[in-house]
Amino acid sequence: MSENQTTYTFEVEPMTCSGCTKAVEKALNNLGGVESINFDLEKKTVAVKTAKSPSEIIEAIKKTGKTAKITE
Ligand SMILES: [Cu+2]
Repeated sequence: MSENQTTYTFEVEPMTCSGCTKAVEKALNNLGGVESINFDLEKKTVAVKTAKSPSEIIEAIKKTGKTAKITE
């Protein structure tokens, strides 16, 4: 664990089923540097604890064909 890690929450679209979460999870694991990933299918969000920047996470999610934007 690193003290440089921050948890960011992203709205992801589409985010409707376990196939969606698996695709995003795989993309983030391929990116690396991700400590934890927590999905909320009702809110269509994913909380990512990482040392990466939010834009790096958004780019990785976009590679799955989804859109992502950071929430407060
Ligand atoms: Cu899906």
